[in-house]
Amino acid sequence: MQGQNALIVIDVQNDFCSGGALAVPDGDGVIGRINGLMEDFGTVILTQDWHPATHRSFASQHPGAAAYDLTEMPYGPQVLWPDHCVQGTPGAAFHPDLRTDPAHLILRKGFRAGIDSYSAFFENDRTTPTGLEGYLRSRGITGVTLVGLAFDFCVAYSALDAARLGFDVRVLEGACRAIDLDGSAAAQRAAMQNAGVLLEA
Ligand code: VGL
Ligand code: ZN
Repeated sequence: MQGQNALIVIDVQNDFCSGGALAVPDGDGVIGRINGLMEDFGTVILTQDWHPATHRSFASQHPGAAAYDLTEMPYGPQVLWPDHCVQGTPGAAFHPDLRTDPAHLILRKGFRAGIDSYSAFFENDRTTPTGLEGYLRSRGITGVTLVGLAFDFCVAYSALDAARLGFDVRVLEGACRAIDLDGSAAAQRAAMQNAGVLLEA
């Protein structure tokens, strides 16, 4: 039997859209396409970046540091971000135009103060699981299609982990937007291609 395919919608939240604290250029531009895609999948999963106010990925928690600086965390290098997607704030809510009713699962990530979680599968130590792998496997899902924000961070990390775990992975680049920090969009596109991720428009 051929396995099922799930649509995973990454972090389409107010803070990543126009006017948000960590606005991705044209972030809102993905919403219409994503809403339409939901019809095509038997399983739709939304992820939500969900940080405590004192999250260590925030530049505000590192005296002297500026947003977009790189720092060392116990688990490796970490970009420092403007405060964003703080639990329970309007910035952490899904964009009001994103359809959420079709979602079977809303997965929150990044809720531990000491560790960031770009990927929907593992936190940034690359070993602490979110539980998404088990959810997918127990539902017979063998393929995932990824869309959302940001292409070069949470989408890419999720896609690379999914490929490493053996899922068939497709990223619809036209339904993503990138932050593009120091060439990160091109670098992550290459990494995904090398990992066997199918990149489509
Ligand atoms: C993201 C930076 C920080 C993302 C989340 O959703 O790509 N990027 N937190
Ligand atoms: Zn975040």
